[in-house]
Amino acid sequence: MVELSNEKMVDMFKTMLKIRHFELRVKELVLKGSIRGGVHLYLGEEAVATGVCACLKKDDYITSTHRGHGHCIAKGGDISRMMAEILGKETGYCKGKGGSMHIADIDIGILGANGIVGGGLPISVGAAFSCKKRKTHQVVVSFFGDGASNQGSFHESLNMASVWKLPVVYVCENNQYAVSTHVSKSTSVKDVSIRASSYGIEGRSVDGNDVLTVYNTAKELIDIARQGKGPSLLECKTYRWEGHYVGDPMAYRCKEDVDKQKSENDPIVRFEGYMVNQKIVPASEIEQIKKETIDLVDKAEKFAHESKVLPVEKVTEDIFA
Ligand SMILES: Cc1ncc(C[n+]2csc(CCOP(=O)(O)OP(=O)(O)O)c2C)c(N)n1
Ligand SMILES: [Mg+2]
Repeated sequence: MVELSNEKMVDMFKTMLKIRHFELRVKELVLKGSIRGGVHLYLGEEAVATGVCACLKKDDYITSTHRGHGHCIAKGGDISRMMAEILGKETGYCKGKGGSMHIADIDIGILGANGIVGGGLPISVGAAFSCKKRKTHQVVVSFFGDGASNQGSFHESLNMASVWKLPVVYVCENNQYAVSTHVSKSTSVKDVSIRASSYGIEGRSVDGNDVLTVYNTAKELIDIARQGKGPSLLECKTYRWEGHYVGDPMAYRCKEDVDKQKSENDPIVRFEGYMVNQKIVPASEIEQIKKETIDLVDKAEKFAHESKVLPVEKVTEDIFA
């Protein structure tokens, strides 16, 4: 177990709350019709991005997925620019041209969300190869889903990363579903981490709704990668609270299962309970932190609403063919 300061734990709690309230606001905006394009929410999975990214340095890299808002926030992304991007405004990360699934911030190592399932995995191999060649001691974390672990790109990437002993940690967010297919119907193994053995690397499966367990395990694997001892695979078992996208009718699973996860296995409620019990932070301060988080999201939304749409003549700029 790594000793964590109270300050670090409170910071992690704030990150989880920021993800939660950002996502709730985005959901509201989609339902109001203010957002165009598909939006995939990270609600219920906050402990994974938070626990992993809390181990990273500013110049470490991450690759993300179509469900990438949480990764971006946990790596230090600016929620005002994120909100502006999702609302299609010129102050957004991609001037409003990319939307929810294409947010990137190279200055803080976010190599981009990705609408291609399994698309981030080969990118992480290239980035980690570059870190190794440049001898920078940077680490790459590649987030992907349980569905993506059945793609060829997953297997090719882990193989190459192992052969070249690259500094990359593969983080599988097993949220039980790939669109409407339960993991048990698509995946040949119970624990995705078992697949690490095919590539001669370390594999672990952990409770992805326990942020401290995620942090401790990720820290160990990231340290190994940073020391030049090669890649690893970390499976975080969690649960997707929402549909695959906002608007998904979710006919393939019952409401009771979702409600049970929300009431019994909320990663934020669990961490909050731990911190109050351990007297890391008083309950009164928790309420203040929650209020401040909602204020931050209000500001981000205001910034986005007040920003302009890119002039039409600039739409074809920054396009590379
Ligand atoms: C190469 C490719 N195949 C299929 C799709 C359609 N698609 C989008 S998300 C998704 C499921 C992904 O599931 P998982 O990897 O578990 O991620 P989650 O949505 O659960 O976070 C699929 C099949 C796609 N975008 N790209
Ligand atoms: Mg999934």
